[in-house]
Amino acid sequence: MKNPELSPDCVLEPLPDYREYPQAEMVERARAFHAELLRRRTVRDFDTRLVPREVIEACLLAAGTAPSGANQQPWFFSVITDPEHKRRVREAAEVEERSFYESRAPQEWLDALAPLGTDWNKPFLEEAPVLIAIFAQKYGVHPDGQRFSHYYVPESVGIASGLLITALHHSGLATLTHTPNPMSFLNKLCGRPTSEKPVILLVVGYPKQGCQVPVHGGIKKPLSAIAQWIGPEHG
Ligand code: IYR
Repeated sequence: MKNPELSPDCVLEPLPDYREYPQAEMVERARAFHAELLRRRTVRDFDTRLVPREVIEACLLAAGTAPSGANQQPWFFSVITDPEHKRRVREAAEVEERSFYESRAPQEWLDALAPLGTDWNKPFLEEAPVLIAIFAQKYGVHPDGQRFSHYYVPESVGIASGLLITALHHSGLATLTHTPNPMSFLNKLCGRPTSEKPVILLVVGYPKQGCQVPVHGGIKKPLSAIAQWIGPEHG
């Protein structure tokens, strides 16, 4: 029954397609999903082979199912496959990264990155077949140009980005979450308005044959370090 105090703007429908699983199956599904995500590693060496556009489109639609503040879906994805655009992205990113690694980054930050072996050189920006620039829409813009507020934008875009990375991994593609700093050059390169802030440049493709990854990235904190239990086991 609808609460009579709800706004007339709130139209309800029966929860569609919910599935409850028997407990043993629930445990099995949760563990199998953890195992599948454990196989995900951030990759920095990509094969130049092209990936099917339908896969990327389905993964973007999966990302777009993310919960968001007031369901405003304040994200936009620019998919870059054109070699000339990729070259320009690499050029602009390397200018920023070079100054980051050679002068701007404090020693403490460089020390934290050392186990990952990153540097200012970003050949993967040209080698990988797909770059996805993820933009956060700081505010909405009506067709007449009038602005309206968006809520919980970083949280919403962060959740959608997580779903995108998960969907791509599930499809058999590797990703690198690249964060050139600053990355406002992406607005110009992708023709996006100033109402949008680029937050992640996701590099997507197949891992290069013989690809190696830093051991450091595969070490995940144990449950006891990332969670606590308040209350009985079966709450
Ligand atoms: N943006 C730089 C530096 C960098 C920063 C962090 I925190 C990382 O986890 C990895 C890299 C770069 O992309 O190289």
